[in-house]
Amino acid sequence: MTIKMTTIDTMPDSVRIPVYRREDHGVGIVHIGLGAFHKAHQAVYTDDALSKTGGDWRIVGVSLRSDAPSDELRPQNGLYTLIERDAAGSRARVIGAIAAAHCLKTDRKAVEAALLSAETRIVSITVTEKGYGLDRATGGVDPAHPAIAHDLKLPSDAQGLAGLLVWALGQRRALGRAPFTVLCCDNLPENGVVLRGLLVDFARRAAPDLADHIVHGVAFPSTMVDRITPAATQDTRDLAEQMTGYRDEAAIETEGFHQWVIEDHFPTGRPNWEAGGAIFASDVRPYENMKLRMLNGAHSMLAYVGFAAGHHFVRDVMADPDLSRLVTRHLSAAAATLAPLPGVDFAAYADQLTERFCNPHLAHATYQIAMDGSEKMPQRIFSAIPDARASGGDTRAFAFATAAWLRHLSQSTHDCAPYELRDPRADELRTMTQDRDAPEIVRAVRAASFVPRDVSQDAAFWDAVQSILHEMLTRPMSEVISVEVA
Ligand code: CS2
Repeated sequence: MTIKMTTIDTMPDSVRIPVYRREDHGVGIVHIGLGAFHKAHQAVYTDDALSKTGGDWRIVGVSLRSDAPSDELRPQNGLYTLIERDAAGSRARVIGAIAAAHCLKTDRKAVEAALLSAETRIVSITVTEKGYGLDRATGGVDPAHPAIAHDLKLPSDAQGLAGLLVWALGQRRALGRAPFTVLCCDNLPENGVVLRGLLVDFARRAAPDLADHIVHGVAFPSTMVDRITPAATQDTRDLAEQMTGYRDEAAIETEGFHQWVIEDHFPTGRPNWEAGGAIFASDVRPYENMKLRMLNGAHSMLAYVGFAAGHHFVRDVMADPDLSRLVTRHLSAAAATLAPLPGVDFAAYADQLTERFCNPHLAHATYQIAMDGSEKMPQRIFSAIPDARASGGDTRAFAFATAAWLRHLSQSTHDCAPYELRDPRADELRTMTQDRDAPEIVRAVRAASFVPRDVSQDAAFWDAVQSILHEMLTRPMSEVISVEVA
C-alpha cells in the first residue's frame, strides 16, 4: 500500500532525516520561487543550519503564479525528499526547513502576513532570470513586462516580484518594522545590486517616498548559487518511493555537488549557513563571473548545439566526443576571460564541471537549459567577449555559442523535430529569425536591447557568428560540429 509522506516516523535508516524538532523552530525567511532549485539549494543549507545550531529560521515558501508547489508540499507539512545522485550513488534525505507553502494567486493573505511578520528577517528569491522584469539597458524595470505593467498601476494585488517587495517594504515601514534583507539567488551577475536597482526604479515610478528607504535602509547581499537540479519527473517520485517507502509528490533529485558564496551583509541576522558549507566573502563578483561564464556559459552552448544534434540530456552531449571537445574549448575560453581568483584554479574547476556534466544519473534536459536564452546569453556569453578582446583572447567559442542560440531561435527543423521556442521574448525573436538567412538574423539580433552596446559594435565577432550560423542553417549540426573540432 502506498504511504503518503505526511510524517517521517518510519523512515528506513538509510534515509537522513531532520535531527531537530521542527515545531521548536519559528519562521525567519520567506522564500519567493518555490521551485526545484530552492528545494535543492537554499532550503538544504537552512536544514543544515537548523540541524547544527538551531534558530528560528524555517522558511515560508511562496510561488507567485503556479499553485502546484504549494499543493504538493502542504499535505506533506512542507516535508520532501531530496535525492542526491552522482558517481558515489544515490542518497535520500528528508528536508524539514520548509514550514509552510503558499501561492500568491490563491493564498494572498497568507503571503502578505508572512512578508509583514516581525519574525521575517530575510526574503530570498529564485524566480529565474525572466521573473524580475529587468530592462538590461537601463538596469531598471521593463515597463513592458506583464507583471511590472500591471503593478506600476499600484493595484492592491501586486503580481510581480518588484511590486510585491516594494509594497511589503512600504507596509513594514508604516508598521514600524525593520525591513527584511533581500537575498537574490538567481544566476545574475551582482544579483543583489541588480535587484536593488530594480526595486529602487520601481519605487521611483510607483511610490517615490519609498525609494530612499530602499537605498539606505534595505540590505541586498549578492550571492553565487550552484547546484545542477533538473526538473523533477515521475521517475524522481518513483525513485523517492523506492528509497524511502513514502509517496512524495514534492520529491526532487539533484547532484551531490553544491556551492553557495554569499556577501555577508545581513543587518537583521541570518542562519548559520556555514553549517551546510556556504562561503561568506566580501566580494562575490569573481565567483559569479566564474560560474556564469564557465558553468552556465558552457551549459547554454552545449544545450543549443546538443539539442540541435539530437541529444536530449546533458550526459548524452558529454558522451559525444566532438561535442565534449567543444565543451572543453568553451570552458577554457571562458576561464581565459576571468581575473585571477585567489585559491581557485580555473583548470581544476573546468575539470570538475566536466565531471558534473557527465553525471550519468542526472537526466538534465538540453531543452530545459535552452529556454529563456535572451535572459541568459548576456551574462553567460556576451559579458565575456569584451574581456576576451581586452586580453587578446579568442572569441571563436563565444561566436559558436551565439550562432547555436540563433539557430535555436530560428526553429529551423531541417535536421530535427519541430519544437516550441520558450523565451519571454519569443514573438520578437521569431520575427527576427524565422525564415531569414544568416545576415538578416545577425543584423536584427545584434541591434536588440539585450545585446550590450560594446558587443553589438564588435564587427569581427558578428562576422564570425554569421558565417557559423550560415553553416548551421544549411548543414546538419553534426557536420558543423565535426568541422568545428577538426
Ligand atoms: C542551467 C542552470 O538551466 C540552466 O540554464 O544552466 O540552471 C544550472 O544548472 C545551474 O545554474 C547550476 O547551478
